[in-house]
Amino acid sequence: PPSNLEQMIHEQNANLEVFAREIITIATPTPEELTAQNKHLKNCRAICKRVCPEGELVPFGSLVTGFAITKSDLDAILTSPYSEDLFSIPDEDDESNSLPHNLAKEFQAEGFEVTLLLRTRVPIMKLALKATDENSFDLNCDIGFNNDLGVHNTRMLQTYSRCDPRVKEMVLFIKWWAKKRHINSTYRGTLSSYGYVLMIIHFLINVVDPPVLINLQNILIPEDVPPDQIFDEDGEGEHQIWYAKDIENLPKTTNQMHIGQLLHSFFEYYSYRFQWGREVISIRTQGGILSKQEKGWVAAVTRPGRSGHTQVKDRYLFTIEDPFETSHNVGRTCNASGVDRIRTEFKRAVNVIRIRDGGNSMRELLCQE
Ligand code: 3AT
Ligand code: MG
Repeated sequence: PPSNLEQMIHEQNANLEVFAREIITIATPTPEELTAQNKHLKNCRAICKRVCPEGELVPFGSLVTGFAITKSDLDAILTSPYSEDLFSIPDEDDESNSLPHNLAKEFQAEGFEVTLLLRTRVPIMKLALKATDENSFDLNCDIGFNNDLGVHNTRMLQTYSRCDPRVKEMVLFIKWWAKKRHINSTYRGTLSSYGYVLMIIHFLINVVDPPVLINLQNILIPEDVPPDQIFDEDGEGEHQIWYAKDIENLPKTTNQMHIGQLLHSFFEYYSYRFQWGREVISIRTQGGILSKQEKGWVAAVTRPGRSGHTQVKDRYLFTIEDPFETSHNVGRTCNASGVDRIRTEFKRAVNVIRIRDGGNSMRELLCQE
C-alpha cells in the first residue's frame, strides 16, 4: 500500500494536473485568433513583396511550432536570394536607403506602427497594428533579416513537439506561468520563451526517468545523409544543424507520467538539482549538461556589436547553449536580479504545489499575476 507521503504527493500531482489542463485550455489561441494571425501574415507578405519582389517572408517561432499562447507575437524573417547585398545593414549615415528603411516607410504608409532595431544582436523590424473591422485581433510582429538559424531551430522544436503531446502541454503551461510571474522578459533581465522551451526539452530528455524524449541531435547520423544537410555555412563558421527528422522510426517512450507529475518534477529539478552557478544546459549534448568552465563561459564579456556603434554584453549568469549556434548563450539576457527572480519563482512554485489544502492555494497562487 502507498505510504502517507506517496499518497500526499499523488494528490498534489493530481490537483496540479487538473489545474494545468485548465490553464492550457485558457492559454491556447482560439481558431479565430490563428486565422487572424494568418491573415496578418498574408497582408505583411504582400507589403514586403512590393518593396522587395524577390524576398520571401517566412514565419517561424511559436506560431509555427504550435507553442503559441494567446496574444503571442508573430515572428518572421525576410529572406532573399540576394540576401548578402540587400540585407547588409549600412553603418554609415546613408542608411535611409537600405531595405529595412524602405520597408519601414511602406508599412508606415499602411498604418502600421514601426520600430527599427538594427543595432541589436539580431536586427529586427517591429510592427504593430491595432485590430480593425477587417481583422479583429491586434498584430505584433517581429521581422528579422537573414536569421536562418531561427527557422532551423523552430523546425527542430516542432519535431520535438511531434514526438509527444506532453511537450506542447508543458510549454504552454510554463509560458503562461512565466508571463504571469513576470520572468519572461528579455528587455527586463529575464529569459525568452525560447529559453524556457530549451529548459523543458532538457528536462524531458535527460532528467525525467524514463525519458519522454530522445536527443534528436545525438542519434547516429546515417552514412547517406548528404553533407549539406549537416552543415550550414553562415559566414561566421559552421553550424551543426542536422537532427533526426524521421521520428516515426524512433522507439516510443515508456514514460507514463501525466502533466501534473511532470510539472511538479520540472519545478523541483530547477529549484534543487540544477546547479545554476556551474552548469550549462546543452540539449545537443549527451546527458544535457556541460560546465561553464569547459565552455569558457565564466566572466561577462563586453564586445563590439555588429554595427560597431554599440557594445554587446555577454553574461553567463544563467547559461543555456543554443542547440545550433553553440557559441551563443540563450540566457545572456538574464542579469543578476533576473536570475534571482527566476530561481525564486521556481522555489515558490514547489512550495505552492505542496500546500496541503486540496490544491486551493495552488489554484489561486501558482500563476497569480
Ligand atoms: P512567444 O510566444 O513569442 O513568447 P516564441 O516561441 O515565439 O514565444 P520567442 O518569441 O522568444 O519565442 O522566439 C521566437 C523564435 O526566435 C524562437 C527561436 O527560433 C528564435 N529565438 C528566440 N530567441 C532566441 C535566442 N536567444 N537565440 C536563438 N534563437 C532565438
Ligand atoms: Mg514569438
